[in-house]
Amino acid sequence: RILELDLRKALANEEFELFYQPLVNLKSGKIATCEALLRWNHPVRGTVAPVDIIPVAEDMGLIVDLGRWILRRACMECMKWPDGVSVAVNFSPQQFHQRDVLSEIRYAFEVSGLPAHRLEIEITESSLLRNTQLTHDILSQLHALGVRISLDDFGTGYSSLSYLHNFPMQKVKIDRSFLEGIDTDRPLTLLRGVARLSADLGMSVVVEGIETNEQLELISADGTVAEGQGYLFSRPVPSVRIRQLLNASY
Ligand code: G
Ligand code: G
Ligand code: NA
Ligand code: MN
Repeated sequence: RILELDLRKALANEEFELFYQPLVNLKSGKIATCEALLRWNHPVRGTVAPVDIIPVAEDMGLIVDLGRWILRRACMECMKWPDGVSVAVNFSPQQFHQRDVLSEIRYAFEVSGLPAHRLEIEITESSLLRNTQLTHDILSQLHALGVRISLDDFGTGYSSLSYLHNFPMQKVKIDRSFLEGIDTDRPLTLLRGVARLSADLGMSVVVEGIETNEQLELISADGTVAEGQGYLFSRPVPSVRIRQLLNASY
């Protein structure tokens, strides 16, 4: 595939870029975290989205190198933000289960100077499916280091509720599909239930995909949801723009 060859060159040619999307604290209205989202400025194809990059990079075994670049870049970028703001980095299962994942992360802190408590690692349920004991150990060690683990896209895929209490994770991001239609015809019951359950298990709850003020009001009503993310607040934006948003927020 042409894309594969291009992808190998892209890392060397610095064609990748990170965009950032805010997660907003619903009580204070301030940006609490910014999620790093990969973009590829392809010389011919233009902007390539992560759905077209990550699976190919995984097949090629390039995801570890690419993931290392993403993590370091995101940590360095976060150092330019106000102290209270964290950065969230998506880890694919292969990256999460690489042999030296902890050294990888410690090294990113070393080269960037970022304190561990300002990093959130977003994993999906697919990272929890294999080797339960080992996965548990990695999560515990990351937690001990001060890193927060965030379970992304919760409610899609296998969505075992038991994951929420079997694994040490601090945050859950409820998938945006739960939000579809709640300001028109769908009852809030399911979203509220999942949010309440997650909060009762001691996790900080994020709702993704907030696009309207009606949705924001509905999910803010009972105080269970700590943070929101979605186009209503901001689309993913380049690093220069996220700094402007942060300066306006702080
Ligand atoms: O930004 P966008 O909506 O196109 O992202 C689509 C998907 O790609 C999301 O599920 C997101 O988690 C994933 N993704 C974006 N950036 C990264 C990244 O840096 N690493 C990994 N592993 N996945 C990413
Ligand atoms: O899987 P993950 O949650 O990391 O995916 C993040 C993706 O979701 C980003 O690519 C981003 O573009 C997209 N996204 C973020 N906010 C919204 C939103 O409010 N509506 C929709 N439709 N997509 C969103
Ligand atoms: Na994510
Ligand atoms: Mn998500």
